[in-house]
Amino acid sequence: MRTTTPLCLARTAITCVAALGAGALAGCGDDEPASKPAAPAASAAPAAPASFAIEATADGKTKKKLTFPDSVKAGLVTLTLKNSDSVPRSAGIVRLLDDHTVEEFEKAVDKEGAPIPAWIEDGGGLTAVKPGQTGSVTQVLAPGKYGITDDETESGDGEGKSNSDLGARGEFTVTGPPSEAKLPDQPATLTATDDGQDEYGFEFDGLKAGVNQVRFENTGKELHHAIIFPINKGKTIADVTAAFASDKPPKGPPPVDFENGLGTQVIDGGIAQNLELEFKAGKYAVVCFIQDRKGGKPHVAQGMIDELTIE
Ligand SMILES: [Cu+2]
Repeated sequence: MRTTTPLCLARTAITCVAALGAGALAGCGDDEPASKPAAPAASAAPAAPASFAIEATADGKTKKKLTFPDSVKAGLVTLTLKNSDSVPRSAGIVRLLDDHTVEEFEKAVDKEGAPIPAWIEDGGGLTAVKPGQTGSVTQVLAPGKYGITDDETESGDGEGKSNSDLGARGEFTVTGPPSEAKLPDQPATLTATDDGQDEYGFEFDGLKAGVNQVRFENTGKELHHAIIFPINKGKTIADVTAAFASDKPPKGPPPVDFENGLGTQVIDGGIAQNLELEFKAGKYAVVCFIQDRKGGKPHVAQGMIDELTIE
């Protein structure tokens, strides 16, 4: 979903956001024979994550690429994104059921507020990484076909062609069998919640100034991400809520600092990922711009916005 949110969110916000979808976690594994042969003998130490290295490159301003392996084994995987471009680059991932393609995915999520098809699942991956830097996230990947996309735009505001439109997208396979691996606990948590009806929110624990090792989890039924903006001096969370709820372009200075926003990719209910988030002390607004799977307003318009104070 390219977004037209009045406040023009930082790229991270909306773009990557868009997408994921839905529902049918149930489908997975139902018909699998329960037995799996060569499981490694039980061992006390958790297995080290497999690595999945992605590199973002560019050929001029109009040809963008993501390079990554064709496949990785199901289980705990650390995805790294090395940004060899001169602009911020991202790598969101999504599991595609029924052999749908990454192009179909992009098309499905391009329209703001549209329903999110049930063949779009799981999600995750990386939000924008600065030029010359490498970011990483760790998550448990289920077997299947995945799409990978870079939804950053040159302008940074979600308008215009994305890097994905310019070629930075592709597909890879996570090979079976399903893994029993668990995502390791982290010192800090950020949780997106919903009750499947009309209650949405965030919970945070242990986040502090500096670099945080964070477990981001979606315990709800809908798709969520967490986009985090510093609240500007003299503004309150009420100002931010009002601005995001309005359909009109804002008057005067924005209540949040879009330039210094940070956040996560979109993940499905029941999915989690470990990532690093770096904060300065201060007040932040934590927001979700994703809509329900049935379509409709972004969750922020239904109250999915919370104030986070970092000390
Ligand atoms: Cu949400």
